[in-house]
Order: sequence, then structure tokens, then C-alpha cells
Amino acid sequence: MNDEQRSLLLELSSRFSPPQGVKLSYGTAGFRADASLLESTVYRVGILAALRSLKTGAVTGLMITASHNQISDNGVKVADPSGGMLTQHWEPFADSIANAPDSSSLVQLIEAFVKKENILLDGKDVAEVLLGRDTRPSGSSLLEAAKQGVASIARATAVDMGVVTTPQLHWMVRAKNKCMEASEPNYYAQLSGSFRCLLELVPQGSLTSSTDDKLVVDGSDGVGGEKLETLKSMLNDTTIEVRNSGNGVLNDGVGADYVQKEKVVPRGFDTADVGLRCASLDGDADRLVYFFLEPNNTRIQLVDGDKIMALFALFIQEQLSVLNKNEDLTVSRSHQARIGVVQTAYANGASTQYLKHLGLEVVFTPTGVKHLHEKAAEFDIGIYFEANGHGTILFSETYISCLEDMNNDLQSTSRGSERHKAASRLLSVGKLINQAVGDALSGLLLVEAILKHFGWSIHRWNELYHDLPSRQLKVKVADRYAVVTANAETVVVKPLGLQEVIDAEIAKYNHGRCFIRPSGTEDVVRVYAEANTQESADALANSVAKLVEQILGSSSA
Ligand code: G16
Repeated sequence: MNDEQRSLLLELSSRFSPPQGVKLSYGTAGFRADASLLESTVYRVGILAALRSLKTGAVTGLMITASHNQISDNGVKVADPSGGMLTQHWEPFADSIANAPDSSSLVQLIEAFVKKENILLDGKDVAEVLLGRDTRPSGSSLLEAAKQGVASIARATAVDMGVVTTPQLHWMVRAKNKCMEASEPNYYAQLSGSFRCLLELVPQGSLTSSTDDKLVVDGSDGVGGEKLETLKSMLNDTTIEVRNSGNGVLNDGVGADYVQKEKVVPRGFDTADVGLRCASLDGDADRLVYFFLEPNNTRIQLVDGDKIMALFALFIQEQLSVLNKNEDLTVSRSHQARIGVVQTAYANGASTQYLKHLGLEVVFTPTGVKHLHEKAAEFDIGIYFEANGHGTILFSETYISCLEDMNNDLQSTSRGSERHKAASRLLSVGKLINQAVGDALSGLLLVEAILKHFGWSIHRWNELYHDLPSRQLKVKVADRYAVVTANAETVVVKPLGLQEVIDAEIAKYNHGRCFIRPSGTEDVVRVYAEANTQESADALANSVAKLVEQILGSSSA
């Protein structure tokens, strides 16, 4: 590092002092905390995003959001050049610079890291970082801190993409590195174009049997509602009604996290909506769940991420079986896609059974899109979803080019045949569904297209399988990091003896299953329980939560 670069870093970083007595961690999806604590962290992540761009010779992204958290929180995460999450081996560096006590130790850490990673700060290479933020009031000042962070690296440029959904920012990074136009209009054009293609390919009989056209969407009073309105107008769609589009308090009694965890009717919905197909986005529109209201009931029927995955898997399987029908086996071997589905321990046991029953390979990872995405990318077609509604479908580049070849062949030999339609549908899904990260808007359009394809109502979809009763709780403890888990978070290895106590509780219930893990986005330990009745699931979750509090001590202790 030359003197000029060192003084630039020392000068700008001295304007952003880290908060005292706070330990920051990159967590499940970047740094998250009360917004008032985050200025120096966002500044330092700006430096990291610029270094990542220099290292890879490609554009990176920086998103300011705390997604499902309360409005007073905020957060920051980095998008890698692929559009996916920051490579995990840079997370320790993120943690160390976020916690560096002053400018000189920060610069020392950066110097050591650029040396280790062989990043040329004194060369001619340039860096570019796309910046985005959600609608949180703290977002604009944090964005300024991010700009200063990027500006602390010589020849690095920050490009402000404005208020966007998290998946839009990830999509733009991916697009830019594929030499496509990284703009919102281009994002909408790709989504609406591929959605229209799927609708044109809906079998005639299905269109007439579909009865419930109206969809009501809860925008969580975040960025997603407004973006969905834009998409609606591009699609000329009159069947989607958007509520909670930004006039109320973000994520307060609304949104995908609230609906999925509490299973109650969100703000802005009432008895007039009974039976209608409804959906909820979260604060930055990277999660999607569906639901419907039942008569005389304040609880909802939840159609969660697991069921979205089941619907997607069924559709993909149907297209693959049509595509491979009557094919010469020696030729088709290269066309046979290896399809896999990825879940976490939160997946309802009934969903896993259902997916296995479909003959699918099911694999588990710890919580966090960064883990699921990486696993799904090992398949030709990898579908991943967390029960909370975060997920997407990944198509490998090799399989996409194979599909394109098949589509071209079929176009000339049997245009309009069932096989040709199946190939075209799969290609359209690959364009519609976000290949960078889970995206509530593209996921919603795909759900809508598939329901039309099958001619299904939300009620018919919900009947695919019946969820086992479950309950999720949060426990505030003195130090959540005292809990260490293994086996995709199903077993507690620290504190010693805690897992045995949990096992003893589980043994008291029929079909009981329960696990705990420290949240990576909130200062809590999460408890998940399943059993054969709702009362048992509630009782199991409550008794384990009490044990956790006893053993780990409450947060005020
Ligand atoms: C983020 C992650 C998700 C994860 C969720 C909760 O979602 O992207 O993969 O499931 O946090 O994580 P934890 O249980 O560790 O708090 P979001 O929508 O908040 O960005």
C-alpha cells in the first residue's frame, strides 16, 4: 500500500468511529443492529466491497437493509460478482475490520489482508460497487457512509442504484458482470417478458378451470409493494391488489416474517378477504409466503416456502418428464437433468416426506441463503427454499445451453409440440426466477404462472400435503453465541449437556422434533418444535424455551 492510499484510508476512516462495547458479526445475512450503531460498519463494508471488486476484477454490490427486522434496525451486506452472497471465506475479514477499535488498527488489518489475498492497491485496476438501500429512514445517511468507504480505495467508484429490493440489487450485479444493462427497467422487462411467455404456454383446459383470479399482496410496508405496482403496470395486470405498500410502519404486524411465524391475519386484511389468494412479502422483498383467511378465524392457513418449493418441484418435474418422453436413451443421457432440493431444519417434516415421495434428492444445510444457494448450485436444476419463504431455482449454465440447443432443434423439427413447449417453459422459468438470490417478486410471478398452468386454486395447492403442527419461539439470553450447533443445526454441541435435556423433552411427545440455534440477524436464540398436535408442539417449544433461558441466563442477567 503506498503512502497516498494509506493517508486516504486514515483520513476518511477517522470520520467513522466504531461504537464502544458492541461486538459486530457478519451473521446469517450481513451485519444487523440498531441503525444508530452502524455508520462505521457500513463505511468499512464499503471498503470491503471495493476490495472484493479489485480482487475479482468485476463489479460487486452493497445493500443497506435489515430485511425482516424492526424499522429501527438496519444492516449491510455484500453481493459477490455472481450476484450471490459474499464468499464465506471473506466473512472473518468483515468481522475483524468491523470490530477494529481505531483507524490505525483498521489500516493494519487491510494491509495484511490485501497482501494475503494478493490484491494490488497500487496497480492500475479499477473497482466498481453498486449500492442499494431499502426504505428505512436510516438508509440515506448510511448510504453516504458506504460511499465514503468505497471512496477510501483509490480508483474505486460507487454507483448509487437508489431504493431497490435486495434481490434487484443482486440481480443488477449479476447482470452488469454479464455485460447486460443493470437497470430496474431491464429487470422488469426480463420478469414481465418471461412471465408472458409462461402464460402463453398455459394449456387451454387449465385456463378455463382456474376460477379465483384475484391476488391480494401484503407489501410489509416496505420497498416491495411499490416495486410490485410498477411490475403490475408493465404487465397491464388488474388482478393483483397491493396493500401495506409503505404508509404504515415497516414489518409491524405485516409481512412475510410476521405471517409465517405468528400465523395470524396481517394488518390491512379482514373478513372481506376470506377465501381469497393472498401473499406477503418481507421488508426488502426477498421472502414470499402465501396464505388465505378462513371464515370466523383470526388465524390463517399458511402456504409457506416449503409449499412454494413443492409447487415449483412438481412443475419442473412435469416439464422434464415431457421433455424426456420417447427420447432415444443414448441421446437423452446428456439431457437428463440432475435435480435436487435444498431445505433447512425449519422445513416442516411433512414437506420433506412429500418431496422424497416425488423421488427428489433432498439435502439439508444450516440456515442462511448463502448455505442453501451454494448447495443448490451443485445440481443441474437446484431448488432451494427456507420455510420462511426465501428461495429460488438455480439452473446450471451447462444445462441452460443444453436446453437452448434442444429448444432450437425442436423449433425446427416439431415446433409447437408438447416437448417443444416443455423446453420453452423451462427456459422461461430460468429467465423469470432470479438466478442470483431468492426474490419475492419473481417468485410470486412464477407461483401465479404455475397455478394457472395446473388450473389450481390456492386451496388445491395447499392440499398437496398437510403440515405437521409446529411452533417457533425466540428467547432473549445473555449471550446467544454460547450456543454452538452441528449437523445442519439439529444438534447442540455447546453448552455441554443442553442437547440431552432437549432430547428428554422431545421424548415426551408423539412425533416430537425440536432444535435451537442462535439467530444470525436478531439478538435471540430461536426454538423450533414440531409434534402431532398443535398443543403438543406449543408445549414442547415452551418447555425447551424455558430450559434455554434457565441454562443460558436471560438477557438482563
Ligand atoms: C435472512 C437470511 C435468511 C434467514 C433469515 C433468518 O433473511 O437471508 O436466510 O433465514 O435471515 O436468519 P436467522 O434465523 O439467523 O435470524 P432476511 O429476510 O432477514 O434477510
